[in-house]
Amino acid sequence: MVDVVKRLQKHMREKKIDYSILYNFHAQNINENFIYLSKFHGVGVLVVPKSGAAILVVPRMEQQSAEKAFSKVVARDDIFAFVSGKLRSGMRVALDYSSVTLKGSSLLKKKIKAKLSFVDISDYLSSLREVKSAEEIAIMKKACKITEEIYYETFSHFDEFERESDVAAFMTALANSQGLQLSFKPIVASGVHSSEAHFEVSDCKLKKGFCVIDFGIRYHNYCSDMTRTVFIGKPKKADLLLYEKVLKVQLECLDMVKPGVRCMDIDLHARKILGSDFCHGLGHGVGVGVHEGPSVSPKSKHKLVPGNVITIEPGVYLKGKYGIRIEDDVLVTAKGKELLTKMPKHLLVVEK
Ligand SMILES: [Mn+2]
Repeated sequence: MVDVVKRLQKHMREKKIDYSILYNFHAQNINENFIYLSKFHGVGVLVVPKSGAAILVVPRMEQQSAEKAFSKVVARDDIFAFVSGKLRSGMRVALDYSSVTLKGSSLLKKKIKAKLSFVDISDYLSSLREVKSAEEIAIMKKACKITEEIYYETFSHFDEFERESDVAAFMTALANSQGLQLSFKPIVASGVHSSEAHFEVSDCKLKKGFCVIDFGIRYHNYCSDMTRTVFIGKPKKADLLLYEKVLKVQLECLDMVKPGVRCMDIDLHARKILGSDFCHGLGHGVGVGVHEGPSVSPKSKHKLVPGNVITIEPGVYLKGKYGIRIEDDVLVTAKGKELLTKMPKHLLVVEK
């Protein structure tokens, strides 16, 4: 599999771009495209010439961790002096417009003396990220496996939890104990809370009824994103039927996943059955970003290709009552698909 930096350089030569410059100035405020290319999530600037080795320039304190992530690292107190030294007036320089802030761009203009012309590389990088390499796929499989292990462990302790926040804290602790961060703030939405698709978590006692748990981790910079819905108490026949309906749709949508299929057609299949109680897109790409391309929504004309990793997450949300969502991560393969999250989806009922 060709290295992503090499793919970018080929594109740069086609577009007559001399340098691509990506940077991450705040360790907390991560720039996904920078991480994608450098595999480094600290502070630094990645300087990619149209040919030859790319250089990751970092402050001295970041040198060791940068060297573990990237092959060619230069440590400098004044990063910009180094970058500026590479650039000559008249060069075409690509920046990731999706992450350039006004502050960052004025800093660049101040520090770099050469008169440059800038082009945006963000759309191209998004499209690169949509197709995962074998190496990325291996990492994502592991991320999904760890996520499932956390779910199994959590479900086996579920009757011990008193509050929504207990569930979230337990899952977070399991990730953190393995040195892993979460890919987003977990959702533990019980009872009426589950009727809000983007409820996060509260310190309320777990309410009876459906409880939607949406959780993911970040492993070697790659995210997982998985949702299971459990039932607390004794479900009524109507509850079971509604759950079965969502599950059937989810399985049918997963069945549709293969190369050449338009994302919108999978989404529309779910929408046709679930109707207006289904209030969000069916899914999204996942990778270095927990939400990236391709989008799996009613407007997405993207045709799936091998290497896409998407979520399939139909749901129903009955205002003031409850909600149900089931989400798996799935890889598009040459022949069809491979589920990355494989945990069973029959309704788990927790007696309380
Ligand atoms: Mn998701």
